[in-house]
Amino acid sequence: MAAKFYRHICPRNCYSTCGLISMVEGGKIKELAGDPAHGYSRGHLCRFGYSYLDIFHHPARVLYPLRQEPRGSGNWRRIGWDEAMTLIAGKMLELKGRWGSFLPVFFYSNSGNIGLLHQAWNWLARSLGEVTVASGSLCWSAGLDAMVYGYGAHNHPDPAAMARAGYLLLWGANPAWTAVHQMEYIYEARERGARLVVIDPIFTATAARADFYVQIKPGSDGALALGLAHQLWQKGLVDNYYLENYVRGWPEWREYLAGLDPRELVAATGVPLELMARLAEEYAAGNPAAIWIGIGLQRHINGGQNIRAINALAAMTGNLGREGGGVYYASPVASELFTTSWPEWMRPAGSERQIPVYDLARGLEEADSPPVKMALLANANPLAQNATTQELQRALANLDLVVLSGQFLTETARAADVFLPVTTFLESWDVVPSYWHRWIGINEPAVSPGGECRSDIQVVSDLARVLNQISPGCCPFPSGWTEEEWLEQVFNPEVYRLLGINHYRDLLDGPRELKLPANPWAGGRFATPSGRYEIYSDRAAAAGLPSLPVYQPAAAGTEAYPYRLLTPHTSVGLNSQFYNLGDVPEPLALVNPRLAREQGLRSGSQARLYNEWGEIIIPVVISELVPPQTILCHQRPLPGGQVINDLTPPLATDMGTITSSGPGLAYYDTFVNIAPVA
Ligand SMILES: Nc1nc2c(c(=O)[nH]1)N[C@H]1C(S)=C(S)[C@@H](COP(=O)(O)OP(=O)(O)OC[C@H]3O[C@@H](n4cnc5c(=O)[nH]c(N)nc54)[C@H](O)[C@@H]3O)O[C@H]1N2
Ligand SMILES: Nc1nc2c(c(=O)[nH]1)N[C@H]1C(S)=C(S)[C@@H](COP(=O)(O)OP(=O)(O)OC[C@H]3O[C@@H](n4cnc5c(=O)[nH]c(N)nc54)[C@H](O)[C@@H]3O)O[C@H]1N2
Ligand SMILES: [Mo]
Repeated sequence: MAAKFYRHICPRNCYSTCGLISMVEGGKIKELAGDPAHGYSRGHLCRFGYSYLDIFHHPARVLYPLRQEPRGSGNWRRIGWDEAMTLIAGKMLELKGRWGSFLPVFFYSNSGNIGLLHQAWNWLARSLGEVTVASGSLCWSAGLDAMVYGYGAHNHPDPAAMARAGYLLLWGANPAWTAVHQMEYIYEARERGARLVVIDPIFTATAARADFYVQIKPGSDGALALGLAHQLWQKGLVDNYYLENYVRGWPEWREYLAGLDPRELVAATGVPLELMARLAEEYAAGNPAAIWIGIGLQRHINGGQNIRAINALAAMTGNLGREGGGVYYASPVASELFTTSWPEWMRPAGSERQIPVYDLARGLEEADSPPVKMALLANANPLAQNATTQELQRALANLDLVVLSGQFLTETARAADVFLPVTTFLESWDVVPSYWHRWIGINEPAVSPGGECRSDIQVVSDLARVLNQISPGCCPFPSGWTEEEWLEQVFNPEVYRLLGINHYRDLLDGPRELKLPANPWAGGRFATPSGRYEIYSDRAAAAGLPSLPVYQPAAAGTEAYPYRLLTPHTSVGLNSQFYNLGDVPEPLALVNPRLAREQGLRSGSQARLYNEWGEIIIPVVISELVPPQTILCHQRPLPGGQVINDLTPPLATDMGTITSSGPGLAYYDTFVNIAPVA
């Protein structure tokens, strides 16, 4: 039988959003490879991309709807879709009957799959109007807002242009682990002579590949940026023409810089003055100079403000609009090209009740008149990924019904009554815009769904059907559309024009690039109220923030919990996914030799990490890769079902309200104590 080939796009929450091709013979996927027609990922995959067939065929993958009785017992039994849907719809309508609206129903769909058709749960919530949802994002809120204050929009240059940077500062980003495809563009820049500098509290895999590494105290990046800005101003290394014509707030900023005491910035950052001077000089000379601000950098109570200060450096040196230069962060600009044309019922209704994502536990518990009684969880593993997981577990346990959809029985499945099995990208249609690059491809199903799996959009459509069956007219969500009809709905003429195609089916011939300017800020035009890059922002002031990116101190520990716990992303999993593949190294806590001496810790021995929210037991390794006073333990599953976010307090980032309707979570401002386990 002749082999058939199908195109896919990886839907994981990741920078690269790669193209894949599957080869199918006799109704079975025989091989999966990178799609060479994808202009960003260029035919290469990462370890997860190459392992998808193992996920697809994984023995633990759930293929039928399940019910757990009692909740938390692990006693799951197979049920039919009809039974599951009747149970869920029946409960939703019972709650509506009792409380007068769907407000007791909490909808939470996160980033387990970022394809547009996986927004299905959000669309259902929006179409119902009065429901409870989460505000803010676990991921990137503060940084997005910070970008908006400066540029007027959260846009950034084409990451492929990074290959043409003359000087490259990777500031709080670890692409050697979290964005492996971008490393190819970085290597290209280096081959052309670019100098690569990494600023991170941890000596990361990316730092190991750099020309120069700067170790910084966590949360003090704003202070370092101020130190560099002070040097640029003092040494006359600024681009006066650019500042006068394209930047708002230079006189105020200059005045603020003049009043700074560099010694205080040295103390705050741990970066010596000579090093600040050298960095400022190199940055000003790098033509063009690019800064990549990692998403990790903003998971702090002052993360947004720190990003505003870093952005000011690019404005001061005229790098913003230069080809290959400027500031890279991440941007929902590609997905927004789709969403702007969506009808009202696919967008937030304004009548929903919001509880903050950084403190779901309290939000669920304190919601009142009416209380929250039921949760529909999709694309999410909150009992591993959100803050105060112990509290959250208790809050979920108080609900009448908890429904989780996914592919595996995760940490969160313990708290669920019903599990709905969903397809993988190899079994359903989708389109997955990237938050990093501009390539768009269509995902087509290669095989029919395994077991009784359904895609999220099919599950939601069916739930709408059953809701209307029980209570005619209660749910405006369309229930009869196929996945392909949904694709018709999410695409629009502007997206087609920018892709140079007539229909989404044209993408079956290969992914296309959105024809957007390589650098959105070329020509010095910005989307701010003044039309200039705004170091001084009235909009920030109106939101109760400083109008300038002035110094905001980093979070500090207490006597009881003196050590900062950093929990960044790893190379061996993607958030909570892929740990079921085997061959995953043991989790470890890395501590600096000084801290180990202080606390009597030996490499290889077990230690107890604890604070007011929880405790975990984990082996420690003494390592110079981490600074004193800091413990490094990557976000990932721990032995015995322990969860690192048991230790994470519900701390908000400083920004997020404009772009994400609420702040993010300051994961990296977690403080703990540590002791050897006797
Ligand atoms: N300590 C600490 N915690 C963190 C972070 C950190 O740096 N440190 N980072 C945070 C960040 S940046 C993020 S983005 C969040 C991510 O938080 P989440 O989005 O909650 O976590 P994921 O592990 O990406 O995916 C959640 C679940 O989606 C399921 N899933 C996969 N595909 C599908 C699908 O097609 N349909 C459905 N219904 N489910 C599917 C998977 O089985 C998985 O269990 O974690 C945050 N948590
Ligand atoms: N392999 C893999 N790839 C992924 C993910 C994954 O889990 N695994 N997750 C995806 C997702 S959801 C996201 S959001 C991105 C995240 O991608 P990144 O932003 O690269 O990842 P993080 O690990 O959150 O943080 C990057 C670095 O910031 C550093 N950092 C922490 N605090 C500070 C600080 O105060 N100052 C400075 N200068 N540095 C600091 C950390 O030490 C870390 O090395 O990656 C995506 N790609
Ligand atoms: Mo993220």
